[in-house]
Amino acid sequence: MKTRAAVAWEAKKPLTIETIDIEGPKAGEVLVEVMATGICHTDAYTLSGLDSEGKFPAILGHEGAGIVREVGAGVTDLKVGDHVIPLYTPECRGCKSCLSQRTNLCTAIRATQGQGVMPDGTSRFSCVSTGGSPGGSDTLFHYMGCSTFSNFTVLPAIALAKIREDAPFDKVCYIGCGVTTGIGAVIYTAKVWPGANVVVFGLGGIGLNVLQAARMVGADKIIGVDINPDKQEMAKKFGMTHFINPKEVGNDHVVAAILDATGGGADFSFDCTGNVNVMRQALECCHRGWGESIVIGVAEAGKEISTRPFQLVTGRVWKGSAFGGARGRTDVPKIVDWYMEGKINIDDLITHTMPLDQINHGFDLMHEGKSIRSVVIY
Ligand code: NAD
Ligand code: AHE
Ligand code: ZN
Repeated sequence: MKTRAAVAWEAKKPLTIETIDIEGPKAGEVLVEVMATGICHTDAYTLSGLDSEGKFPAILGHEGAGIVREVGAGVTDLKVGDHVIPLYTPECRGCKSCLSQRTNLCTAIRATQGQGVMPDGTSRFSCVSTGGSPGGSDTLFHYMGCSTFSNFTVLPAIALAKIREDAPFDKVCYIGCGVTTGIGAVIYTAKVWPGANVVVFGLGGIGLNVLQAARMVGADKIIGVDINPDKQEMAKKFGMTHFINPKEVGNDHVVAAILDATGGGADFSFDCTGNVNVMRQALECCHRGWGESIVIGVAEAGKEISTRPFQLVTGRVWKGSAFGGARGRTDVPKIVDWYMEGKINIDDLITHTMPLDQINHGFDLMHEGKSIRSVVIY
């Protein structure tokens, strides 16, 4: 069938809206009509050409919500009409990682996902309309196994969380990445305790969700760090108690300012910037003996983190978190419930909505620091 999609033909170029061909679902797969999709910084990162797994031409987007329109052979857990959120971190419940109960990083389809194809090694997307592909190929790659910048997409059934039908697509799409990543990093990865001092570096679409989860679990001081002072107001609304602007206090004084404000260091810090120098600050502002720093931000290919080993010898812990440590099919429906019950605020974080043909404007707003989340409504 035909569908409309925003195609990334090559790195650093705006997306173009195309009518593309999409093949139906094969065994174990599901055709989903995407109703809404957020634009995450990771989409911009891949479009920048700095993602080591970035493949072009591709259909980006990984923060969606939609409706099942067709199921392939053997799919029993989902039926036509079900409301779903695509999962870039699937949950097969049968691989070594899922069975371990120690990680959310299901390995069932990770290899092909990184190659931009479905588990059988082929793509369901093609486009012959414009010939815009630099290689002349008409195959379009999938992205993070989701490709939510297409009105219709195909995913393996293990990569879909079934959600309640009264949840609004244009809000809960954000649970497909940013909300779950930020909230999950606090509750599943770090397990922040009531009374903890928390520091959040980067007050964007992820960091603000870290803030609201830190408040939710009863953190004491919640310090936000951002080079954009315009982020302060929203951050206060989401639980920030103190703000540090590295451009004001001086980048070299950020760690000292945090040690001072917390009486010795953070119990937990979170990097939500993807900047490796910030990641170092986030570790080094942690309390000697027990402070934990969680890396959420995604850094460009080739970047490395460093610190004096003494920082770890003296008890600080460096951890990472993908999709907030959430097990998609199990935890995402619960997070949708929390939203519907008014326990978490998503509405105020969606600062802009737009139709698909204005998707590049959504990227511009992100780069200009003017949006928190832009959501494309199909
Ligand atoms: P965003 O653009 O909305 O927010 C980033 C924020 O960081 C902005 O407010 C910006 O002003 C601030 N910032 C930039 N440089 C800074 C610096 N040097 N010091 C302090 N603040 C700085 O992006 P987002 O959507 O919130 O994503 C944040 C990061 O998280 C990205 O790297 C993204 O790729 C990553 N991410 C990771 C996961 C995961 O599962 N690990 C999931 C989603 C996003
Ligand atoms: N291809 C990238 C991987 C970047 C990355 O770490 N992605 C996160 C999700 S970001 C969502 O906005 C993730 O889930 N990582 C675990 C995984 O298996 O990819 C790169 O840098 O190579
Ligand atoms: Zn994302």
